[in-house]
Amino acid sequence: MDKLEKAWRWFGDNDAVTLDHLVQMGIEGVVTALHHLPTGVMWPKDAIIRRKHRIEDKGMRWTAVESVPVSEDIKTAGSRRDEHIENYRKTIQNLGECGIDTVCYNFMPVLDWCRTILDYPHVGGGIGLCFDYPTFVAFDVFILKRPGAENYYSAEDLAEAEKVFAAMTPEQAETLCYNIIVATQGFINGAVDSSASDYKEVFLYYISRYKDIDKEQYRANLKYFIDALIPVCEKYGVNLAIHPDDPPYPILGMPRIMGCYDDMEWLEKANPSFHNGITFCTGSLSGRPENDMVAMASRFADRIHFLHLRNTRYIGHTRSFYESGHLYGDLDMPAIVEVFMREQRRRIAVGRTDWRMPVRPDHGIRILNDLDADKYNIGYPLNGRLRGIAELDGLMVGIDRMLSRE
Ligand code: DNO
Repeated sequence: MDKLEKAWRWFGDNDAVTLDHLVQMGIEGVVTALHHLPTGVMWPKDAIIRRKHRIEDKGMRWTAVESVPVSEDIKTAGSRRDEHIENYRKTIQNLGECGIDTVCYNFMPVLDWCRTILDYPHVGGGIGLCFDYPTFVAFDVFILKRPGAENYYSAEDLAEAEKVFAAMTPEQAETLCYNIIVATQGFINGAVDSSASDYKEVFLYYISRYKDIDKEQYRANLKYFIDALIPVCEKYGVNLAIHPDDPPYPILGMPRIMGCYDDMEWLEKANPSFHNGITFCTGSLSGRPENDMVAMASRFADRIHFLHLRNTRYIGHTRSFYESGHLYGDLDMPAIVEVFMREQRRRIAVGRTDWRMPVRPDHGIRILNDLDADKYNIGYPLNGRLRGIAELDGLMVGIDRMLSRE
């Protein structure tokens, strides 16, 4: 039976979900990173090998690195850019020599993913993540008070945001700020971690470094990075997989680079090597309802090396949504999975070696005893993701049966 490889994001020894749990859940591929290493350094081979052996000792494989983080100096063409790129190149070489062939990264300025509500209620008592646009505007304009932020939004959005802000207590405003800047970022090597006590100032400083970088310049910075990496990727057999922006449009007055069809087309033209690939994250891309996910998946399938699947439901404002689990929601998940299962068959038929196409259930709704403790990283509960991978697995079995009858 041909199925996409069932993968799971594992945060290493600090993760309350263990490798043994993964085995029980039928996970085949582990997605992990050397999270203890700071951004910008080279990953030594011995540390990579140790991590790899631990995974293989349990009968699984290290199927993708998520992520080798990209430093702010690389993104902004700062003074240490070339030094950090050199370390990145060596890291790719080391990973390739250890047989790890897929590296996910993102090129989002300062913030990685962004959510405004971490306890959005679901039917029956589960809770999940939500991005509410007016709340985000309130954060930017009235709480963070980013210089010039008020000129960035329409009068309607500002009026909505003012209402949201007026209804917040000072504690709620502070929590919102902390969640956006620190709580959802620290565990994935974001720019601002919990050791920064003046985290708002640090955050504003990082944002200010983008004041002269427009989208064109930002694309040039990404191309500079990719062009330096691709020769190493080709030599050592490593596929790069850029993660889309989440949400997939500019925020906080900074450029965003990977949010729609045109951005992916630009990426392909910027460096046509198929090692210059994509992580197809349905949840991120769905933040723009106009994105035609099936069309994007079909058009770029050839260079999609890694899949993050999760569903979304739109609410109120055209930029607001909540994470609705994996199968059910406003995205046509069966159609999207079918595209990738056909692509997998195509790869096998043409003799490509990278036909596994690891898929991980991205985020999850907190259900059952996920709710009892805060031991899981935000967005990464055990039961909610287990439900997700089980649903996706069932979907894959069904699609495989359907395709094999054609
Ligand atoms: C959020 C994740 C992202 C993703 C990075 C990849 O939960 O999907 O943090 O790992 O953007 O570099």
